[in-house]
Amino acid sequence: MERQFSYVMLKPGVLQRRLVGEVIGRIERKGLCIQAMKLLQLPRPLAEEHYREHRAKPFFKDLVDYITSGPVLAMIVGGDEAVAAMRQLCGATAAAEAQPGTIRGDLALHTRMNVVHASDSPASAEREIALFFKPEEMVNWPDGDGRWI
Ligand code: 3AN
Repeated sequence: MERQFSYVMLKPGVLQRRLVGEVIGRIERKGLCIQAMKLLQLPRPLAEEHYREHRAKPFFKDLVDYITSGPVLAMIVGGDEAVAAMRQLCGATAAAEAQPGTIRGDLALHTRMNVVHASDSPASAEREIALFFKPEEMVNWPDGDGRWI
């Protein structure tokens, strides 16, 4: 098992629908560890940089419009194999394919507004974390032997 970090972002609809506690509750109950968190309204250039791999896609403008339409909650989530664990919790990208029991399966009807972003690989996580957080904004806990989950 490798201790990893994932960049996780709750999208504007989560704040608007007052679902922050619901989504964070699922992340916590899984045993993952919130190591940084901030509420922010994304400036458009930062949103475009975050989603740069989708620049050429037909849904890019709508995606950036949506993610900049209200506050997001940005987090660093850590834990054993945290990248895969977060992706599993989130469920499939397409809302219609996300299984019940997953965050998207239970809470999202539309793919563009699919509730949560979670890094798709450790390399993406590293890039995304650096985009949104300074190193000193991350808290390292629990330390090696202090695990209880
Ligand atoms: P994921 O967020 O599951 O890694 P990506 O990276 O393929 O999925 O897509 C990034 C975001 O773009 C998704 N979270 C979703 O909001 C949006 N998106 C992806 N595919 C579509 C699509 N076909 N139509 C509209 N929005 C999409």
